Amino acid sequence: MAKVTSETTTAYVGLGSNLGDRANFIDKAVDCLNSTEGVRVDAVSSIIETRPLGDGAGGDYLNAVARIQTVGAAEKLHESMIAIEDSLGRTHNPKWAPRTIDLDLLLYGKEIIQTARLTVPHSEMHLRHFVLKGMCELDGDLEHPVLKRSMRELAGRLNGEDFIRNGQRPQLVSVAGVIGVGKTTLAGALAKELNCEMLAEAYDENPYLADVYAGRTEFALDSQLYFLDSRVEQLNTSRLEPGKAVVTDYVFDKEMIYAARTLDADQLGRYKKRHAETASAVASPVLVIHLIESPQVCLGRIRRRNRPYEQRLELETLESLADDYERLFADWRTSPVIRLGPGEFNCLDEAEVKRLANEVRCYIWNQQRQ
Ligand code: A4P
Ligand code: MG
Repeated sequence: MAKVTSETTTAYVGLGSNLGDRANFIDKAVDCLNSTEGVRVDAVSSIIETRPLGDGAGGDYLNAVARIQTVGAAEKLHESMIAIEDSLGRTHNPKWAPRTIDLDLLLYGKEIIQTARLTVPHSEMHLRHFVLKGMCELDGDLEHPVLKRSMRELAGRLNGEDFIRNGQRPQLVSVAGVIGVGKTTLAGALAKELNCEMLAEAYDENPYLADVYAGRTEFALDSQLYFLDSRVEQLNTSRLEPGKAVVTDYVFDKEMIYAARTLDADQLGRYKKRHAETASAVASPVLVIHLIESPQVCLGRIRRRNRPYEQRLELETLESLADDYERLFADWRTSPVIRLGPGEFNCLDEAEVKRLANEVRCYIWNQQRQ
């Protein structure tokens, strides 16, 4: 172990190997780190096996995270890491080629570094379960210096998945939640802050909705198909621009929630058929924001905004809708989900919206940190 003298910084290094004797390369890299001048490894997470990200080449990875104490600048540590990669036979071309060892500097104290050679915190760490799992084992309460959220909270957003940012996809951010929770207000404020388009659901253009709310079930299928068609058109991948941010005040998948609640078995069968024919053209979100308020608060807002057909809505309906949303996101693997719990967020507070927009930028393509 190398001697660590003056004041130390706690840093975290991600280790990955998908070539050769993978476990041995991880062990060797930890040993090399520990014998680097000015570096002491003080904890290593367990090693997990993971599929290569995206359609990355090669076999499965072994991944782990090491916590180190180090003196000197982050750049110096990064140089030592590259030297260790070289000594263990790492080749650098092409990008994401199978590698004996890959060392990523995840965090360096609380520092935020953005140079040509180094981005710290690592720009993708919050999108990778295999990184956050290791971070949580070592220090789950540690705050990400840019996102200002704990590792545990960031891990919870991924639901065990690894994500990559992909500029070929529309950067669709969908705000989800029950009626009256404030989706449209939040989506509008976010779009303004991100300087992008907001697509709002055209609830008042649905000619069947008032009848359905009034209990005329014979219009339920028409109403659901109307919504389905309008959303398929609005979110069509051929309409949305690759790489460009856009915010919606609904998540497409809620269609199935509402259909299951309002249609009888025969109607639902016909609805599902149309859904299956059309839904593949819909862009899936790169990020969902699940906004949650108590059903009482939502009902109060519904009463105040006084849309005539909504006034029959009852508390129990909002409660069971909230449960449906919880179930939807408990199994969600499409994108990270930022969950804003009751009382945690005020979309009329500009500072809170700015803070959330900064978080959103970390999850979408080509948006600079601010
Ligand atoms: N660079 C900038 N910031 C950093 C940083 N914080 N740490 C620069 C390390 N390097 C940083 O790195 C490419 C460039 O990033 C360098 O010029 C460096 O100065 P690299 O290690 O030479 O190349 P790379 O690893 O192929 O690219 P990159 O972008 O670092 O990719 P990642 O993030 O390392 O991802 N799938 C699974 N399951 N597990 C993995 O560990 N890893 C990768 C590579 C792909 N798929 C994976 C895994
Ligand atoms: Mg790397």
